[in-house]
Amino acid sequence: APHPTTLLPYAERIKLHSNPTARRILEIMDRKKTNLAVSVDVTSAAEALEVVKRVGASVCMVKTHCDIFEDFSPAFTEELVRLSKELDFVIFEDRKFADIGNTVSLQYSSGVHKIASWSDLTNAHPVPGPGIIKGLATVGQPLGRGLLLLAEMSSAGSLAVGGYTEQTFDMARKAGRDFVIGFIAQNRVDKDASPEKGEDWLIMSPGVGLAAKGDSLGQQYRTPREVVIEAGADVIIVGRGIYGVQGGEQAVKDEAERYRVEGWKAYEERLAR
Ligand code: 5FU
Repeated sequence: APHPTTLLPYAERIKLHSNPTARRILEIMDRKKTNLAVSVDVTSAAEALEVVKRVGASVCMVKTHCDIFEDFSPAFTEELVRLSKELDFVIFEDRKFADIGNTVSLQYSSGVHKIASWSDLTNAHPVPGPGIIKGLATVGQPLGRGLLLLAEMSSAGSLAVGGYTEQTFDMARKAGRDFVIGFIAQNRVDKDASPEKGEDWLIMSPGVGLAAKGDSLGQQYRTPREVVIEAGADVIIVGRGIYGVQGGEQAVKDEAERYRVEGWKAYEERLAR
């Protein structure tokens, strides 16, 4: 039987969340009819902003890796935040924190990147234990930020499987949903969560592509239909499939719109089961 959460429209899930970022994501998804997140993994700030302008209207979220940019600066994040308001999307810095609570709180708030000051959403590996959530929450929760735990990965041979994945869900549950709002995962890892009891988690899946099956470094792709209907994920995350498409700026814009339509059709189909 399908997971009960996958039978609920995004709009009906807003009220099940207290975290402002979770609510905003679901509101945007409903308003813009999109479950698409674009990962902008390019090396210059100007190029990234160009991609964001092309895809912004089609997405609920823009995902970054801020340590990829050669010319990272506060001016870049200021412009990204401005675009996130103008074009109505959430910013997700895919930082994958993985250290003790004290260290991650400093990595999140400080350094060159000051991630918490501009990124609505970030993520963490559960491998250090629940202190990582506590550390990040001291910084992010007062700002209304959200956190995803990495319960599974899209890459071949990932060790985040089975008991690790189950314990990740247990860790999130114990932390509560004031700050942790969901998971990076390939499946509906929130197994027995019941929306009828008010429990709702956001599942976001990378490793999505319509053209390729994978790359030479272990990445594995599934189609939006496989991810949204079969696996029951809420958000599809696409990188090279969109920003890497041949044919220039208009092609990038068109490709984002193509993935938005695919993802939304799959969502409508899953609701109709
Ligand atoms: F947590 C994960 C994961 O399990 N797989 C991923 O691919 C994150 N990612 C990120 O999604 C990865 O770091 C890239 O930024 C993006 C996928 O990019 P692609 O170009 O669509 O393969």
